Amino acid sequence: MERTLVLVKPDGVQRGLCGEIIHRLERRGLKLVAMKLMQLDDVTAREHYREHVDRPFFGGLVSFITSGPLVAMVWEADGAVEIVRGTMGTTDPGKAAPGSVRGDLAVNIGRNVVHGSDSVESAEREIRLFFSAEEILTYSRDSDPWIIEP
Ligand code: DAT
Ligand code: MG
Repeated sequence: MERTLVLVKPDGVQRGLCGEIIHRLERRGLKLVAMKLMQLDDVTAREHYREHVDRPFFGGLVSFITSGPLVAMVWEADGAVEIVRGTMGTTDPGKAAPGSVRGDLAVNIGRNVVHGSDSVESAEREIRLFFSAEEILTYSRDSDPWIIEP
């Protein structure tokens, strides 16, 4: 089953939006298989955002993502990466569709509340960075036949 990494970034934690974001992903039907509250160190943050190392916003992004606790999660579904990207909305909240997390809960690109992996390859890399294999659980959900046609 496809997996993706979701972060409620430090702005989301400070604003009390963890429950709201988890609630939206649960209601969508994705399955939560790992979750923890943690504060990123500089090295992990730079590794997580390594594709952006040459961008002018990189320093600000790293200091923001390390500035306080975040909630890291792994969510599972067929097509989880695309489904979460859609539920999150586009990177710039000013352009994000109403109904998406960023379109409903944010106004600024540097405080866009949530992270979701952008491809299956990124998801695999990012999940390995945040979680050990033992922290990702396998379990059955009684609601599955009501969410996914068997
Ligand atoms: P996303 O988080 O939608 O995958 P991204 O990977 O392009 O977006 O960028 C990572 C984060 O960096 C993004 O969530 C917010 C920040 N960021 C991106 N572009 C930015 C910009 N032009 N100015 C300031 N911050 C930016
Ligand atoms: Mg990205």
